[in-house]
Amino acid sequence: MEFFKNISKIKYEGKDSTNPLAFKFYDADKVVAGKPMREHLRFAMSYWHTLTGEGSDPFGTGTMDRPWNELTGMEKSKLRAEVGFELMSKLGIDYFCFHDLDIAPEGNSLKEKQENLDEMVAYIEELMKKTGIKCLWGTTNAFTNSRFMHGASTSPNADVFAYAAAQVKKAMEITMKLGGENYVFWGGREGYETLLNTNTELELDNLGRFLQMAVDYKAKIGFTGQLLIEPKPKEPTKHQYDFDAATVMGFLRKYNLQDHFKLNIEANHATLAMHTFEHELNMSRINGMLGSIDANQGDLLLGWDTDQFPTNIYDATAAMLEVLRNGGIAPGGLNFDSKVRRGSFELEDLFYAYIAGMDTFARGLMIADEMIQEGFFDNFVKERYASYEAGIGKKIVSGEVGFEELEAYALTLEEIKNTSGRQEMLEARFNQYLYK
Ligand code: XLS
Ligand code: NI
Ligand code: NI
Repeated sequence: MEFFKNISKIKYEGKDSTNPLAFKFYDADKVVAGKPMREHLRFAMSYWHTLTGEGSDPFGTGTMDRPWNELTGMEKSKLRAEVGFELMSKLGIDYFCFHDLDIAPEGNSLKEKQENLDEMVAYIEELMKKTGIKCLWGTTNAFTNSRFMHGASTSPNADVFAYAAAQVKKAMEITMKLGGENYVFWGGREGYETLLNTNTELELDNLGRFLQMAVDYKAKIGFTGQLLIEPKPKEPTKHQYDFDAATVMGFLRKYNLQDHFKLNIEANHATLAMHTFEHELNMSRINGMLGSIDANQGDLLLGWDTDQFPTNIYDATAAMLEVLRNGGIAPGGLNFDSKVRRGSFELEDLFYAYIAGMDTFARGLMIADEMIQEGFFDNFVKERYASYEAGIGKKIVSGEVGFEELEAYALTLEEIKNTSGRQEMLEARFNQYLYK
């Protein structure tokens, strides 16, 4: 059955096209920086925002007009899957990402949940075979059900810890079954509200134990996907433990987990942590920890995760500079952890949203590639640090000198000359690339 009857496969028509149902920049097979755009970008659909989100907010119930609205149970899950795969096929999206709870109903017991999952996994496998669409990553939802009110692996209740472990075990198994290339841990409710009722030391140790168990189980079943942690500073808890990239890397090192995980950086989480998206990508990259991206956009006037489709080309360019400098993002990709606005309730709005997001990152990729090719910024930065390539700077970098040698050297200095950082000149140059 076809659901988007009036929409055929979205084609690339170029930047002057006025057809809202065409790509202006995303030309999947066009080669940029040595490989096709689709291989650089590895776009993925977020199952939750696209298929299970209903558009509710704290002031009102769902608004989304969806063909499964009247259905329940497995029937609903199957229809969602059908629609999702048609959407991805027509958009030319090669991957999807999912939580266990997105694809199958929870049921009345853990056992029933697992059975529902098995049935849906078989169903989705068929759709994957038919369309050639692959799984970028899977994860578990250990935050919606009220049993997780105090967290999952950081809950004060050991039974909840055990239940969460059972969920992750199963989610990892089905991700492997679906050929998932990564498995994500997003903190959910792993955090706290007040120190008056919280043993942060035990909670963090337990989080470390939980992740070690995941590493062990991964080895046991022979899952070869990359494990990822997705930082977020707040929401739903006031203090989320996985605050930002730097915090997560420190945590991983403390629990000796650094070789088993990389980071899944989300644009909107970066800005909630008062960082830019590119800052978080950069911190991950220079530590060899850049794993994947949740490509969305926040509203800087609002203090919560709005998960909007990305339309800001400036930010996308800055992000793609990091991705290119990382030598690519695979086996990760760009998952649109983004949802259409509550008022964009019609099915076809999903197409406009994904086209906008995909074009934004395609354009960002092209501009970033041009910047790297031309080398203007790279040369500027190289020049700025030239003092470390010879003389005393070279000795500092190679570890040949300590405080005593440096003091002796400093005493010989008559004058210290600095050069301008030229920020405004560089920002103007950045704009020139965008205007081309
Ligand atoms: C929520 C997170 C979530 C993860 C997957 O803020 O972004 O959507 O990406 O659990
Ligand atoms: Ni996310
Ligand atoms: Ni988010």
